[in-house]
Amino acid sequence: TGPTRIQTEINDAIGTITLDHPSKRNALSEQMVQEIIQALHQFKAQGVRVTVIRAAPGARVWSAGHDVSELPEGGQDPLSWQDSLRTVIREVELFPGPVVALIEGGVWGGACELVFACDMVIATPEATFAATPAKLGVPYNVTGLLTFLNVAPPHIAKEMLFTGSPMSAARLERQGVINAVVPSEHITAHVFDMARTIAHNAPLAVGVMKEQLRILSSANAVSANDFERIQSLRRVVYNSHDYAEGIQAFKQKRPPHYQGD
Ligand code: KGJ
Repeated sequence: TGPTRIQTEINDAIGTITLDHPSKRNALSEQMVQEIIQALHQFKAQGVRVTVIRAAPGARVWSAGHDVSELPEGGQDPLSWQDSLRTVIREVELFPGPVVALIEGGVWGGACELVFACDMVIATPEATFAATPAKLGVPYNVTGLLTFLNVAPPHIAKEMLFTGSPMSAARLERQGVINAVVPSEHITAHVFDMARTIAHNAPLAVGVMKEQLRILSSANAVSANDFERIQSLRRVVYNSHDYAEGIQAFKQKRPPHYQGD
């Protein structure tokens, strides 16, 4: 049986992954993530030089982010090493060629990080990007925050993370966070032109630059002591009443009541 949450296609060494589970607004469930990872592995085996990740043309939601029904309700790190979001982001970062995000619609939470972890981002003028851990009470993890800091100026990263509000493609383009804003009728041609340019270049050189840039951009030294302090602070958050409240409120489709403990 083939994938059911995504569609894949390879043309001229360019692989396309189309997120296609509109009934759940392309939430990044374990199953969706496993299908994306399998597609990336298959692309690599078949010599794909550039991967494009998109939603179905005209989608109103690119992805609703982490599947909240799969987040633990408390007492457990929601974004541990094995978490599905963390796993798919590592696979995108380690894919041997550029991964380009083609964005139509709203990008939410973990999907916003996934998109920012892609090598280039092209969006339509209607696209919006929201970083939502503060809405749910989730203690975001260290590499996740680094994804934001590596693409956004600190004030923009902080505004996104502290407000959780959707930010427009136009504003993010002005800040250099995304590469271009292109109307929906031209975005596919724009992205595939860029992909073809890259695919005609020397793949080993491109892939090795990507790997070097990945290593350099995560070359922040954090001491063992500081890392353990961060983990203990995060543990306080995911053990809190507010974290359980945030997840339960989402599942019950009601606004959360946060008390700071
Ligand atoms: N997880 C699980 N199920 C979801 C999610 C999600 N993130 N988003 C939507 N769904 C489900 C809803 O529960 C509905 O299921 C269905 O998709 C359609 O959603 O009731 P069901 O039909 O069984 P809905 O809300 O009716 O669709 P729209 O009215 O079109 O609204 C689309 C929105 C994307 C605006 C809305 O669904 C929404 O606000 N979703 C949550 C977006 C969000 O806050 N995502 C961040 C999740 N958090 C993170 O990723 C992380 C890691 N974090 O730290 O915060």
